[in-house]
Amino acid sequence: MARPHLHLSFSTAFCIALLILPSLGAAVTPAPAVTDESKVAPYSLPDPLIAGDGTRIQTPAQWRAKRRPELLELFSKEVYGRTPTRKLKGVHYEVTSKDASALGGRATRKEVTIWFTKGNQGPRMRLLMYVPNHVKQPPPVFLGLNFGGNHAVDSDPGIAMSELLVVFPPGEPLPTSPRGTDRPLVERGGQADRWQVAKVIDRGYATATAWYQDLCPDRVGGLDENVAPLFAKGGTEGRADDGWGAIGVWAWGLSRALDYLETDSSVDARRVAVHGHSRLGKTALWAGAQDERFALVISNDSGCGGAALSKRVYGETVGLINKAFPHWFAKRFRFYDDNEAALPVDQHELLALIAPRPLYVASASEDQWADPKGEFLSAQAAGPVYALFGKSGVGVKEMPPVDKPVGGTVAYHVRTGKHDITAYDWEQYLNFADKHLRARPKSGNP
Ligand code: GTR
Repeated sequence: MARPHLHLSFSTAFCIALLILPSLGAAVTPAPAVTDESKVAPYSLPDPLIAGDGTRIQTPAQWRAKRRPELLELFSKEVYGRTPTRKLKGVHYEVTSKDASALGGRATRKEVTIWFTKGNQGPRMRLLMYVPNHVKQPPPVFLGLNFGGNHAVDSDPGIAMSELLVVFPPGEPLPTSPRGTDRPLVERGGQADRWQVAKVIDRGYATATAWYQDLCPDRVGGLDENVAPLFAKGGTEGRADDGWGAIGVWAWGLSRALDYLETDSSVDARRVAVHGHSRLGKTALWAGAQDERFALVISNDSGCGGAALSKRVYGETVGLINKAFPHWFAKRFRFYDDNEAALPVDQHELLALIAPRPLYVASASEDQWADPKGEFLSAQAAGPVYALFGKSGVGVKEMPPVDKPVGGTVAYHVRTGKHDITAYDWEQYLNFADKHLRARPKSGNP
């Protein structure tokens, strides 16, 4: 039988290509960011309490059994990619330093390497911890990944410098691409303002952190390196459409850090607040959504793909973020470039996955790229799920003025200033943790 002769006009072929290309993640130019509130197009949000089959979720049990797994599946498949569930066999911990007289005697500093494979050649993450000396019971912990290397979070000269170690799958040739795109390492103590280690310690909390690039270097080739190839090869472009992106790998790393904390009797692993700023705020939310062992979740200026609504299309968009960072999300997320209305979920449902655990969402007034209003509306729209558990949401109808924190189990503030995490932000997080995790402050220290 003769093959049917397919004849397409150029314009038909062009239209078909336009339909197909976005789903393949082809490089189209995304629409520029809207940063004028009057230009925000109308949009509608999915109701987190209506299941895929149309039934209304009315009890916490229904949420847990039906809707929560459904939403986790949608975020895994469509947004971040699937987190592998296979347990790595060779995981082991090596305490590389311990000093009980750190920070002028206020804290015990500990450095622990979490090796993900047998021996000490494979991928690893180096955890830096400070545990307050004045607290008798194992304290709650703030756990977050850092941007600049462990040595950047405090000027303490005892912290080992983080250098970039790239581990490729055994037997594979080294890539020929230039290695010049790594975020430059920050000097010792260069991001101390963002960590406020002494303040956290004095308030009776431990702090734990690791450099995010230990897990997955933050560049297109990063998915070929360190942790991701332990599970699947393919890298950024060759992975499955729902294969995890770098945010997924980083979030996985936070759970592995928590695995370690569970073995460390100097802290209380049942009271771990997972936190992060910006891309690491997106990461903290995804980690907190998936892993219910995290007792409290904090998103600082996480923006697009974090706390901000995608369908509002303000500031950074799905198209813009996928273009700039093709390795962060699942390839499948590119289908929604300039096409946010088609998303079956929105980010308020990511926040809802944290319910009923305490959640703090924070924005900065000059950080329009991250869409402070979209972050507020998202936190507000997670409220009905918290209400299902008898917990309070942001508790206000309108976005609060700058520097006026609001909320109950879901808290929110917009701080004056730029995209950053500051002493003001930390003050709010510590107050929030005091309320929900009940730390024991050092006497004389409020
Ligand atoms: C920006 C990106 C944001 C945010 C930020 C950061 O370039 O567009 O989504 O994640 O980086 O992580 O610093």
